[in-house]
Amino acid sequence: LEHVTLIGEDNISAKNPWFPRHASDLDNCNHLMTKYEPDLDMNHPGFADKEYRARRKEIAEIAFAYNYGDPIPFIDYTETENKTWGSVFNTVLELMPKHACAEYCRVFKLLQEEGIFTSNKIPQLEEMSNFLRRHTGFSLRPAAGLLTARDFLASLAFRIFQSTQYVRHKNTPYHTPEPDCIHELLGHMPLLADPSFAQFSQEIGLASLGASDSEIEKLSTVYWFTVEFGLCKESGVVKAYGAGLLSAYGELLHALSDKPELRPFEPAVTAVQPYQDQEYQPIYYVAESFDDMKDKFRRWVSAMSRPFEVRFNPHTGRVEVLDSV
Ligand code: NLE
Ligand code: FE2
Repeated sequence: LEHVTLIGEDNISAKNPWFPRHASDLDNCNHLMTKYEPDLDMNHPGFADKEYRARRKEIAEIAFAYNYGDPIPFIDYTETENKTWGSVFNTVLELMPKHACAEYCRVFKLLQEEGIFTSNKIPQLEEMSNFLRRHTGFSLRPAAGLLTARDFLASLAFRIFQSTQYVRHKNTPYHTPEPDCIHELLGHMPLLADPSFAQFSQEIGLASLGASDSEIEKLSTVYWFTVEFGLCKESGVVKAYGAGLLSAYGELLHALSDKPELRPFEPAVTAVQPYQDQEYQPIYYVAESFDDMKDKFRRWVSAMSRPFEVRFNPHTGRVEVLDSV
């Protein structure tokens, strides 16, 4: 770090564009993507369900009103919502020993021991956030729905995960194309409490700060095929670690059947693989291990074109920009 100078906040230019420098700046990074919404999409199972749509609105308001530092408001989930959670939870619990990676299973057990993971009630984001904080320093902030890739990835740089708080429609417990809190809690939380995986997640986030649109696209594709739908090897056996698999037992069984194509994770190749987000994936990428995945990712990211480097200062919680001379 001898050949670097720190650039000040006021020194924003094309070479040094605006992006959040502190977690509180994420209050400005909540841009929603509008697709597959119960109000807009006829294929959404909630489209014809007035009550469901009203509930979604009510919960979205919490995220809109949220500011950095607030505790995440408690949601009194209905019996129907808790039942939907329970059916996904029990199925994942049953499939887990055979199909989920060891890191996932380890934290899942901890969450059960602490009484956060039970089949009869949806965990609150606030208690989950506190759990993560104790294990990896990750925390949560409520999101009203699917965010733009740029905003979503930026949060990860601060070890903040933007999490939805509403529940999927009761008619589709086994799979939903959009994130919901069952997906966030059951899919993402266990691995965000794993130190190695938390580190990988933050590195994707840091790489996204100030990146070009096409680099964001590549990073979010890598995110898709790792954090969301990744498979990994464990003593020669393929296991799931992707959140989109661990929160959707329909797709979990599909991913580990002989139907899809499995390819080795290779960031440069994986990053340009087109994908769709409505149906089960036809292709999955398999990592040798989390460490191997991180090594490959780091090497690939260091070749990206950004004219400066960033680093997260854990003492101040700020991202510092280093101008490489
Ligand atoms: N398909 C996942 C599920 O049903 O839990 C959600 C994926 C969100 C990207
Ligand atoms: Fe997700």
